[in-house]
Amino acid sequence: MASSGKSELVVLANRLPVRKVDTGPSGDQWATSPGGLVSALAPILRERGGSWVGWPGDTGEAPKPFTHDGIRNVPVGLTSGELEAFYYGFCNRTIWPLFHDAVRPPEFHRRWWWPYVEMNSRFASAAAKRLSEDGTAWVHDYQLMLAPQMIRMKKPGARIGFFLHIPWPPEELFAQIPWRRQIVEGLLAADVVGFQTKLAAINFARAARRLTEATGSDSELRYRGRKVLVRAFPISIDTERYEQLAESETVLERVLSLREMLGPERRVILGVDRLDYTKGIDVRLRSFEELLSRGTVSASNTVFVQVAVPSREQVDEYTHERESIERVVGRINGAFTEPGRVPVHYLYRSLPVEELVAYYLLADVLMVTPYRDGMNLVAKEYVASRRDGSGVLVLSEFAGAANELRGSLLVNPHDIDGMAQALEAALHLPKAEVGKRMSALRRVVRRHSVFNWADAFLKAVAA
Ligand code: ADQ
Repeated sequence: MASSGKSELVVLANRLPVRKVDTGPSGDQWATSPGGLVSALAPILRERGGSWVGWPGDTGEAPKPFTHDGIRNVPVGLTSGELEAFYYGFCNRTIWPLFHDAVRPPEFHRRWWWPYVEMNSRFASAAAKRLSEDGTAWVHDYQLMLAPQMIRMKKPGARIGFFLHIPWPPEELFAQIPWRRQIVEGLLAADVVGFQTKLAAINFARAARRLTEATGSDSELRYRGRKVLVRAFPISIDTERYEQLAESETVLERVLSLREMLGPERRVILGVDRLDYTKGIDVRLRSFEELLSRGTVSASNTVFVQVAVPSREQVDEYTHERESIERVVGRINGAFTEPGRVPVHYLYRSLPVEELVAYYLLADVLMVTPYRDGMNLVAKEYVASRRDGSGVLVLSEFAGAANELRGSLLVNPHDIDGMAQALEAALHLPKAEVGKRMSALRRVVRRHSVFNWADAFLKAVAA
């Protein structure tokens, strides 16, 4: 922490890196949230005396800033009306579908835009208060696309980086949003605008040149006398942590007991996702159904485990998606269950990471089949967990991860026949081929962890 009490590094993200676990007589009790982003940034923030600005997760008045585990947390409050309009409205019914190739129609409402502006300004003010004059602000994701400009106005000498965790859509799709110029201008105030893929970076640079006076190339723009670096920084995971979990006794014991329960003789196909309509959960189940109908597999020799974490249940499209997935699961199990052998195990809940890794170790095949995904960390977690070099990854070509994970079987989630074919191939791939592909995948994930990612991004911002 600088002597002024200001931070040299301030992270802004929709959520704080902690969640409230209890409110007792001694005040609120917080626990660090699990996840790669938090574990990558926590050591950097601790070392640099940094602050993290975010929403604590409850509506109403925000708690006062507090330090937890060596990190200064700066909570930003939201009323329930703001949560509705800003988060469930503009973020998750306008931006989220639009930026995921409009797999559901995005909704454009002026009554959601103003809360988005207001929330960005609240986050930016909280950050600017903390930031030293020449400090660094790292703004995360689609909830805060106006914040770079708002911080720049208050701290002209700051270094500002923005990273988008989701895709940036093609020019003609992005052009639909009535506030397209404001959003692009919001981002152009950053020194570095980072994306998961090169394609997203190019899409952004094109939108910037078309909608504003920005000039320059796809990787470096000039805007109002400043240079803006536009680049892909593919995010990754804490690879070592997954490798360690995969050989821990708790996990290995759990693998044995799960295998016993599922049926030791059965092949296991796995899906793990936040329940989201972008993830293509329905389509992968239908490709499995296709193989069951053709008699290529049966409930006695194969089981599909789908783990789905409840997500954004307040948004209608998510409840519809859940219902549609549950209908497919019911239909498959109704038609293909054999005595004592259910073909699809569907778990609608969040699992502790040890349990998740146990499933990764059990799975002969992992299916990651989004219609569009910024990166997809589940694919990388699976690869990191497969220390023995076995396991096949079936991966959508529309996931950011497909650019790096070339050892996977790439599929088009819009093509059910192609998906069924790929799943069948995955189940029958010769052992040598499985090993070759998995070791190629493991090389990528071991070479590139979330720590390298954070480091590369911050170096680019400092340059
Ligand atoms: P998400 O859309 O949430 O992230 P993803 O990258 O797959 O998608 O991350 C999901 C995380 O949740 C993984 O770490 C996974 O282990 C965990 N998870 C999933 N199901 C779980 C379950 N049932 N129980 C417990 N944990 C579960 C957004 C973008 C992605 C991008 C990330 C990071 O949409 O494209 O990769 O941010 O930038």
